[in-house]
Amino acid sequence: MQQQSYSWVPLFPERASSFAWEVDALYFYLVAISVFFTVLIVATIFYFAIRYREKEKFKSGAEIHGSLLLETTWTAIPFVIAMTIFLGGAIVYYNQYRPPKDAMEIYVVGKQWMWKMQHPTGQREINELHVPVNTKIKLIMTTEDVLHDFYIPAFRTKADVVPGRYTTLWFEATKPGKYHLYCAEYCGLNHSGMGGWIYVMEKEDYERWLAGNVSNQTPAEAGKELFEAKLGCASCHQQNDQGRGPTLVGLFGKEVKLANGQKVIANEEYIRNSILNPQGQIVEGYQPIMPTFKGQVTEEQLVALVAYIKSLGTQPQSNTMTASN
Ligand code: HEC
Ligand SMILES: [Cu+2]
Repeated sequence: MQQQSYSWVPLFPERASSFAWEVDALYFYLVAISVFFTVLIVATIFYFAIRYREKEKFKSGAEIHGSLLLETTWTAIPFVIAMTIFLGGAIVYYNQYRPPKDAMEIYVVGKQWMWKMQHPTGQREINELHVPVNTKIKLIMTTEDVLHDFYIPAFRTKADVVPGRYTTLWFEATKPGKYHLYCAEYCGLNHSGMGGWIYVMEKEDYERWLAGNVSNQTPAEAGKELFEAKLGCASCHQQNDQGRGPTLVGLFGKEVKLANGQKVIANEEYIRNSILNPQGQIVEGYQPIMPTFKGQVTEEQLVALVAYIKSLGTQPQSNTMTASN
């Protein structure tokens, strides 16, 4: 099952995700264009150097005046080539950086020098991530210290993991196997050792793996405990709007009206900011009495709180994300 999968040319890692071929196609297209023009230009230089070499001392060449045909051609051809490169890049980017809504969500917290992952069912892993094949996976990532970058060459995807915010990355692995995971952002002394393995498993094997690993609490359960007991959020945020703070039921994905008239979508980032910097975005109709929890919660606890608030219900995002499907 977990065979080592290396490709025989070390330059080209295995192609193991649904969009790996798109990235490769674009790359080979760029290489082909570069090779074509390099050869053309070098060959022309040599040809002209020989063909128009000096045969007679002090002879000057015939004057050439403008040619509309020539100028149009050498404008149009590069334009078309540049546009195909732009379009190819835009399509690949669009596919890679718009996670599908039905993806399985895994939380990732980077730290000097390790990757901590948590499955929606609660299982935790360090520097290893087991995922089912042919399944859309979305990673919601942040870091406890400095900038890192989550990079899986075989999936042809990577994304910066930035302190103070969430970034996402998604993929659908297409081949069971064991693939390298790297940190692709220089992050200090042991940066080169900050990596691990992604294990892509058949769905039944993944289920078996999940069952065989202790799942402490799911992120949402851990968040509930923090919310109700440890951090006392529930003393202000209740199931209805009777509390001193707004109810958080059904908040995720909803449009929130702020006291300054702005409207924002309650996504992961917004919830995170509401906890760390409540004064930054005050909900309309409420007093700015929520204390900041900055310094009191770790990134993993924040992730748990976000997961809990998400589990309180979501609103359709159709009004804001019409272009995404
Ligand atoms: C002292 C009461 C109080 C406590 C404790 C409190 N909050 Fe709040 N919270 C508020 C108030 C009031 C608002 C609305 C005003 C604002 O945006 O700051 C709010 C806003 C929010 C929002 C934005 C809600 C929306 O509708 O957009 C979130 C999310 C939130 N709080 C989460 C939490 C979490 C998580 C905790 C615990 C870690 C917590 N709060 C603790 C009073 C509180
Ligand atoms: Cu790193």
